[in-house]
Amino acid sequence: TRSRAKMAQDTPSAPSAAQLEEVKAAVRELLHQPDYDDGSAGPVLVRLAWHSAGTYCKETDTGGSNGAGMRYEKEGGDPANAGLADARAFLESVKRRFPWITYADLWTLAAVVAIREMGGPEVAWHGGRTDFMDDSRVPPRGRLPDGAQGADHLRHIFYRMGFDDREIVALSGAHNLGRCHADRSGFHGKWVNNPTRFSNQYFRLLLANDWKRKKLPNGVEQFVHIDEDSVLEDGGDKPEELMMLPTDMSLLSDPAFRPWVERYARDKDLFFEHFAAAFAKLLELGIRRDSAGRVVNDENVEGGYRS
Ligand code: ZEM
Repeated sequence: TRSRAKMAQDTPSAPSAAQLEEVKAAVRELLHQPDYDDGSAGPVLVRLAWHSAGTYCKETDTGGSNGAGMRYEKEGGDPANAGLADARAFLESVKRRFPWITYADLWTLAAVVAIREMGGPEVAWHGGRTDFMDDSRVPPRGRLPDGAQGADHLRHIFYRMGFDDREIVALSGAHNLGRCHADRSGFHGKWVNNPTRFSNQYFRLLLANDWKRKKLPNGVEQFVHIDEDSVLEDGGDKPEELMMLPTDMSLLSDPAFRPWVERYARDKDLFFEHFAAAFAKLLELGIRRDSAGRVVNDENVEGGYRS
């Protein structure tokens, strides 16, 4: 085993605030993607961070954003992660410019930058994740939620990470962003009209609209509402159909979830505050820090920062 002195010598020091600002600026610059989805890489970057962290299990202390396991087939090839190669590809140019940042830090930081740029809250973020991964650390598949299910499933998945009912509803508000792609998840469409603007619109539409079950040509069932007030981007006059997943609908029907949907629909500031806290907690799952905030890794793990 290597001596502590040797370890300290090999371990790079933490990036300065100015270095981190450079990375954040580089992420901001790549968010605008006129040819991608709704014109922004933001939503898929948020999903990348969520899926990198959302494998955490507090019982076994496995999974989580540390290690950036999605770079490898075993985790990256999980059907639940379909489409996230796009998000990782967007960030490759940033990684090339700033090789000192780990993928695990970059993926989580990029989501925080994207949320803020899209008009969302400032989410607390701390660096120091490593890219160390071995087979024993790759979380098993099946740890991410399945949109076709209901409230029991959401509790099973999110309680495993250490979240409560209020946090489940707050985190679900991320579905204000982005869309479903039939070739990724089987579901199709977006939750709100402006899916690159972070707001509490998702909760307001959940409550206000008349959602109807619809079976897609691929056999997948989701809920839809025709938004008569919207105009298609291509200039057509056909009203656009918005969607909800069965799990989204369970937030309405579950007696413990619903009061939070109602509060977040009324109070955007409260939603922002609770979302920011829950998302920050998500990004820290499985990361151990010392009293100075430095990441503490197992002995055999390479990397991390010194002070
Ligand atoms: Zn999502 N999510 N998610 N989610 N999600 C999708 C898309 C996005 C669930 C789910 O099944 C799906 C959280 C929670 C849950 C985002 C963020 C967060 C899609 C569509 C599905 C099917 C994927 C596709 O086809 O591209 C379920 C069941 C969840 C349980 C509550 C949490 C928590 C999130 C972050 C805090 C985002 C931003 C997207 C949009 C991605 C994109 O590419 O536009």
